[in-house]
Amino acid sequence: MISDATEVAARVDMVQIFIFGMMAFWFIACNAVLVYFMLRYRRKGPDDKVANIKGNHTLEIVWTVIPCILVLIIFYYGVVVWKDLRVPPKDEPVYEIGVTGQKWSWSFKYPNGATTGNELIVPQGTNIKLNMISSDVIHSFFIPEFRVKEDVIPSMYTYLWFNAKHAGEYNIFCTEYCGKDHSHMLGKVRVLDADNWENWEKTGLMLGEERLTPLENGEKLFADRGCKGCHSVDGAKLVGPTMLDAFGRSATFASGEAYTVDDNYIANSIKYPNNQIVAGYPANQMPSFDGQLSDSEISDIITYIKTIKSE
Ligand code: HEC
Ligand SMILES: [Cu+2]
Repeated sequence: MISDATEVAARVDMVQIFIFGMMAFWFIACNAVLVYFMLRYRRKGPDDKVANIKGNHTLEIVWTVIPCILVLIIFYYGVVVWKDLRVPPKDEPVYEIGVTGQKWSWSFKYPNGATTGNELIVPQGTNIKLNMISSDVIHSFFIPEFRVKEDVIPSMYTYLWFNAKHAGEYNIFCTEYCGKDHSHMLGKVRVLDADNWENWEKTGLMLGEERLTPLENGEKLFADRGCKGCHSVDGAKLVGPTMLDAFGRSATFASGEAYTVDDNYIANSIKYPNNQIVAGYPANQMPSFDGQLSDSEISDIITYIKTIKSE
């Protein structure tokens, strides 16, 4: 019942259990006394005298002061743990990661320049601070097992911190309704032990993991960065044009100008999607991936798009 994922999560659960336990105790105690009095002091018949109570100062003071003290204890305990939850321990190093929320995926940027999509990779037993911003609408970043959640807002930075005790995988949810594919805006936190982390920081690979080919990497990025939510690979029209037979396709922009899909056009569409709008599709729908995907990652995506062909 008490989360073991981080120290703070356990403390949050303790507050919860304390409040619940106290409420359960008073609920049962009050109702037990109520039932007892109902039976014990029941009026037995028309001749039974009705007690005529005018008031009792001692009793009134007692039932005001005791609940007051209990509520103040809840308040104090809550504030102390809330502070632990919000403020990373001072005088200890903090590893800061940039988080961008956008329809409908998360991107992470690490101090060494690496980026990942929908998978937050962190070292075990380290204070991690996430500096978060949205590039479109309001999202909310939630890691249930760490008991941390914070809104991710356009044009304003918000933050979260945690220190994961164990290596493993944990869910990330978006918990602010952000449009059509909100329910698919899922991610994972991967907490790595020291060896794996060192290797990942240097090479971008897990221990024992093979380097992907450009095509495999492109396909993975296309899924992980949320392209798939807006661009089908089977010809279906989603929010954006399908990628089936996209490479080499001739079409027109909303401006009426004709164009052909080539490498440069795809790269530009990924970095600056609103420079040219495809006729029949909405402007300002596709988020910019400028700074979130490296040039080599964009090349891999292009390699993959070239292979999406009907027979
Ligand atoms: C929120 C939805 C959304 C996401 C996510 C998205 N796109 Fe788009 N994309 C669009 C829309 C809408 C258009 C058409 C309007 C325009 O030109 O901006 C478009 C246009 C494009 C085009 C031009 C297509 C053509 O036929 O001319 C390419 C290429 C493209 N996107 C690639 C990508 C890639 C690669 C990703 C992931 C890194 C991605 N998009 C993520 C919505 C999205
Ligand atoms: Cu969202």
